[in-house]
Amino acid sequence: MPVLGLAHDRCLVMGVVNVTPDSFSDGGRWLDADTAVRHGLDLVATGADIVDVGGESTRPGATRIDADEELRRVLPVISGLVAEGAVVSVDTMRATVAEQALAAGAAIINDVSGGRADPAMMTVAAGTGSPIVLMHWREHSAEMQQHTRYDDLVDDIRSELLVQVDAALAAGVDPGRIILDPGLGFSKTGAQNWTVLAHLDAFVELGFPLLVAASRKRFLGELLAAPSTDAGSGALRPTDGREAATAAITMLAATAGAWCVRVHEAAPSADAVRVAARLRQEDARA
Ligand code: PMM
Repeated sequence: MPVLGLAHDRCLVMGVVNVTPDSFSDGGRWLDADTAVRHGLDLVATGADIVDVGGESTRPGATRIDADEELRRVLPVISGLVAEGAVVSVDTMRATVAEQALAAGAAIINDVSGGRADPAMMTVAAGTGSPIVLMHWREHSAEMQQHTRYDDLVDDIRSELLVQVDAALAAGVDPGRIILDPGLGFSKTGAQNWTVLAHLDAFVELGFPLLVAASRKRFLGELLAAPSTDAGSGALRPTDGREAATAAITMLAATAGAWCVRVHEAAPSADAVRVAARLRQEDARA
């Protein structure tokens, strides 16, 4: 079922605008609302179907900001982008922020906690009829990397996601408005992220649109690190050098049937989803 009436003949591209001082990739670059809006519009001009606006960093170890500060950061950016015709999602774990963002014109809630951080989130999604991204999540960023034990990684993530789906349904969220995300990097080690990526079909099989957000994450920096020397292990590849690998994962995700990829730079992924869609057409004919 199409979410938001957006095209479904290819994987969508969600461009990221983090209005934060401390996000790992673009922290501090779009803190001023006008700059953030301009950046969001650039993402649209270069191929983003959706612009994801977040005001709270979720990088490993990050501490939380309060709701007022989060609202102060995201609301003017959302209004500015919506006024220019962009489709906007709000990246928040707070029901009150989601509610006000939707009132300002946002069209999707992107909750990295999948409704676990603030149970009122499900009520907001149900009451407004907004599509909601439920990401696999175990703990807040300050502690999440102490929660990386799984019996069977893929099975455990799937069943934990389905618990989040059940909570959404119990609150009255329309199943056609639920999007799932395996949560790369959230309570997952680098190696576990690769296992998830190798099994995206197991998440697509759950029957909900799937969002995949690998863009520029640390596990790509580790993969592409400088060679180790006798003096120690090589330096991580810096975030802006992870773009080609991000586009490669976009290709992989789109081929596996993902609904959307969340990326910091739109153009390479916008091309990659078109390549994947064209190849899927051939597969369908064969
Ligand atoms: N990752 C980040 C932020 N928001 N949202 C979803 N749905 N999935 C993710 O994996 C995700 C997210 C952290 O990355 P960032 O600091 O680049 O925004």
